[in-house]
Amino acid sequence: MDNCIFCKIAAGQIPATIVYEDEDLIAFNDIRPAAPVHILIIPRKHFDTLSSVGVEHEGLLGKMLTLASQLAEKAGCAPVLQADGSLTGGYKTLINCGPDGGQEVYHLHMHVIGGPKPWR
Ligand code: DGP
Repeated sequence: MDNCIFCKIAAGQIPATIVYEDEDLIAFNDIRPAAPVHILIIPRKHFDTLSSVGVEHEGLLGKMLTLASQLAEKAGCAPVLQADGSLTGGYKTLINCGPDGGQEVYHLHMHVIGGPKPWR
């Protein structure tokens, strides 16, 4: 889509630190990281918001979540089971939707935010 910054990143027209790409998805580091690990996962296909996605794309949404887990693991922030049974590490996924949801860039994207605390 014209004038969409994330479409331009997907097309290689704007630089980004790309950590994963395939025929459907691209993942790159957020330019304004909120934590030591802050990755954005986007579909190559342009959707303005999460609410623009229909049931026919539920496979794509599932793929985004699965990739979030894989990238968190690769980035070293997946939860780790300790010998005493407790968990350390971890991350969160986030999709902001619309102005009241805090969305700034109108190309569907999932944040993967984690790493050693403190972070917001
Ligand atoms: P959201 O509020 O969910 O729309 O978050 C948009 C995120 O996109 C925000 O954390 C900053 C990031 N961002 C905006 N412009 C760029 C850019 O040109 N490159 C990269 N890598 N990230 C960007």
